[in-house]
Amino acid sequence: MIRTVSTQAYPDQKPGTSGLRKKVRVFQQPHYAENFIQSVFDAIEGKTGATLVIGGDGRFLNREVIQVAIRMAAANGFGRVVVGRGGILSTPAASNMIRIREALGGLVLSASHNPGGPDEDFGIKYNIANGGPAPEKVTEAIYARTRDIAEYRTVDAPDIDLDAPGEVQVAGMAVEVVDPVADYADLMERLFDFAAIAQAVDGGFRMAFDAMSAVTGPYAHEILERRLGFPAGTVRNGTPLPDFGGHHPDPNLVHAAELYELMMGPDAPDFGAASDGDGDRNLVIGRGRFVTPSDSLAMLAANAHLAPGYASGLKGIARSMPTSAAADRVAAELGIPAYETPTGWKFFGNLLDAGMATICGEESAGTGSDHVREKDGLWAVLLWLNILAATGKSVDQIAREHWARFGRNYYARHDYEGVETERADALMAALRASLPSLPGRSFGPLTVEAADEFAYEDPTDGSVSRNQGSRVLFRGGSRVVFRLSGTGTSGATLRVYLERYEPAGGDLDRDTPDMLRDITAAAEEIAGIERHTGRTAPDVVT
Ligand code: VG1
Ligand code: CO
Repeated sequence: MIRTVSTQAYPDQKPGTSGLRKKVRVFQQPHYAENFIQSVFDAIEGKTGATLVIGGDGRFLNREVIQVAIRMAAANGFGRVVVGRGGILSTPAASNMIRIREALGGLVLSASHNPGGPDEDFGIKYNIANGGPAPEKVTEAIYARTRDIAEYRTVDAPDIDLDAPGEVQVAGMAVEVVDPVADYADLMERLFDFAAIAQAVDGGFRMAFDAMSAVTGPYAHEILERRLGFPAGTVRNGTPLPDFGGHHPDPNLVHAAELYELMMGPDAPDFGAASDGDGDRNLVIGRGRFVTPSDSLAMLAANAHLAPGYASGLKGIARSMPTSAAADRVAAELGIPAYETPTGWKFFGNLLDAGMATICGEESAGTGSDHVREKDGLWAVLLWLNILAATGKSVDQIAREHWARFGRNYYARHDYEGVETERADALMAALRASLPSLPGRSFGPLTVEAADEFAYEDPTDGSVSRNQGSRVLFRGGSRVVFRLSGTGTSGATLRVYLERYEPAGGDLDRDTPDMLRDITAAAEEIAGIERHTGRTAPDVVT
């Protein structure tokens, strides 16, 4: 019954920041998805009789790859597959499902915030038993296997009905089609004070949630409208579409511009939020007040004790290196450790497992906690709602009070997309070579204090990750960070992260571009962005 199929290795299946992401057309090459899935299965132990969770963000190719993966799981000895109805599981819900079903791991099918459709992007990520993205040693083993794979295993079995809840058999393996929302919504209800939020809603508190035609629609309808009582229509673009309606499901000020306009306009509700393709990111905007993701992390950490799930306090706060240092100041005040990790959620898993950190975040609109092992968009939205309900304050008030207490880290990220790979590599190489000569040099009013290539030693297992971004630190706590994206599917994306610290009592409510002008000019001078890329301005500013 098990069939072994010969195949040829593809050279380009190296997982990036968050799994393997390629154009749909690349995935449609013969055996392309099969090769990668078999390489995952070959790289992991303990499959016999084990449970595997499968789900995705509903994008183009989601259902087809799920059927392929189910047959291959059966041929590779798994005892059970748990799959979300309709092939749907948001990334945090998949993480939760892996944990509560004590699965060996899970396949999360998504290219997150990248657009979907026949000419757009698809992705496959493997998550381990703790529910989190596979750490580097596992992704390296998967990649090594993709380089020499010669065959994969599958069974001859028809597609299962992904829309019919219940259990069926595929070549002797149980396949369970489960409600993708219920367990996740129950978890949220345990962490947050739903009664207090519902009471605020009764009292007229209103919000707008933009699901961007991506996976959070069903979750937001259930949690916000059904369980918390927000009026119908609170959730916008709430039906997951295979092409996300032709949009980038990326919750930032460029791609969620409509929500931003609403929140800055005269008819703004109290609170606005959006999530991304796979539901792990969040955008938070108060009436008339945008909160940067780095600030949101700091503000959530400072107020988390107001939510029942965090009432006993936090053990530590972790942030990715390019994320602003705002959260570090909160950690210092709370007297708990602050950790700085490379970009990507896989680096938080060990800290969370070891009980060293409770809340984690990234500047790219990712925030989460030890409740799962992924960043979690709706979780962040609900923690904000809990804090607003508990304090009766507005987002603007929370933000101003936070800055008055801790100072403000003005922050922006400039993305240069679709740069020729050789040019981007040349820029980074020249920059790296220049780092040792930078300390002591001045750029306008800024003087470099230190410059290095970020490396991380995991405090739990001693593993070291090098070349995680070039940072230039200026006197006074400002800095610029440069790195290349590891999630794109064509050319290179240069990310330039700009940060300026303004202490309490200083200029706390100014325009971010103004405050970052000197650092932006210094970044150009240091890296020669125009000289290397021919670009005079970034494509996206977040
Ligand atoms: C980007 C973000 C990073 C995030 C990653 C996955 O990676 O910068 O912070 O963890 O996407 O997020 P990169 O390598 O392109 O900078 V998601 O929502 O795509 O799973
Ligand atoms: Co995502």
